[in-house]
Amino acid sequence: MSGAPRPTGTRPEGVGPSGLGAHGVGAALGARLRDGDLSAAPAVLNLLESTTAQDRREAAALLAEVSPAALGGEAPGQVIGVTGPPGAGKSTLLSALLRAWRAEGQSVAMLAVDPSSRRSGGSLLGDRARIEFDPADRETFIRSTSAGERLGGLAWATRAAAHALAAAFDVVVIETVGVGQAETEVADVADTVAVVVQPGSGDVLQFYKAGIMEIPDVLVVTKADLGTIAMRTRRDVGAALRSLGSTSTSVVAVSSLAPAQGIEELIAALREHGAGADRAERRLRARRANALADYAHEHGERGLRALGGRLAAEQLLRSQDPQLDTAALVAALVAALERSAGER
Ligand SMILES: Nc1nc2c(ncn2[C@@H]2O[C@H](COP(=O)(O)OP(=O)(O)OP(=O)(O)O)[C@@H](O)[C@H]2O)c(=O)[nH]1
Ligand SMILES: [Mg+2]
Repeated sequence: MSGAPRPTGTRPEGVGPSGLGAHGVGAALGARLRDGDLSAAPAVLNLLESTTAQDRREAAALLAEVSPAALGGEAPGQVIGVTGPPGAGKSTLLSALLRAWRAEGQSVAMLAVDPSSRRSGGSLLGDRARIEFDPADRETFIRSTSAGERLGGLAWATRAAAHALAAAFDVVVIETVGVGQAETEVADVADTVAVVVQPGSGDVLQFYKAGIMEIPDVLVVTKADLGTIAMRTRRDVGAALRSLGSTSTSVVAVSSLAPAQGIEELIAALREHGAGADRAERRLRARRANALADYAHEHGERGLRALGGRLAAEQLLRSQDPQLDTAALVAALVAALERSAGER
């Protein structure tokens, strides 16, 4: 190392692919996930959510164990982001999807991002359904995680957990509330983004038309049991997407209440998108974007300037081994920062 004073920041020393926790609890948990041990999931989440310096080191060791380098390729599970306005029917839909996936024998982890820390009043939360699941089912893991404190970002723990769990679970779902920003956030983590709207929410289309929002991979119109209005919304959404030149988005109408409708079609659309060839490319882009965001969060504009600016930092990330995980990429940026401090 350069011997330069350690740059200020909250990331503890020693975090990296060969972090101090290499033989500790973090590495052991990572190895269990790598071996497909689903029962490791609760302890994995507990560790990733902890903010003590010691646990952060262990978390880095855990993540290194499930990095593409350690797995010999990308994690096999499909990470699906499900986002949409409050009350659109996301949680009820996820209950129905969970039943269908489990009937197929797929193991499923769901991370529901609890928006309460971002909302006041609570009135919007009045009509919320929880994701229904069988607590005795060992191949289902459900966890509420808190909303990110980083402005415009999912919590670090949620992103890290999604990546880690994809090493062991067939399907990993992240549920977030919102439209627009929420979708962009989840796109940095998920292989497949599904936006959920309820009948009559044509307003969502304005976001696409204005180019504010990226067009999702799958668009779901819920509450199809409401009949005509749901079918009309499905038709309008489909027409609007086509008029914007999108041919790749599947539009699916579902009812999540018994008797459920459209769930099989939705599962097929999600699976078809997940089987697309660009998953590795998308994950690599996401790791780099997340590394840059984490670095900028901890070291600020000054930290970016010390690397020669954002573009130079991006270049540096692109020059790294594509199999490194996010923490290792952050470590590479920090090492460059230390070198630059040493030169001054
Ligand atoms: N008729 C009908 N109602 C539904 C359907 N799906 C959900 N609902 C109802 O819509 C309301 C909101 O459903 P949730 O699943 O909690 O919606 P959500 O998008 O998860 O809401 P938040 O988590 O608060 O953002 C509840 O009262 C559900 O019972 C459906 O397919 N048909
Ligand atoms: Mg919900």
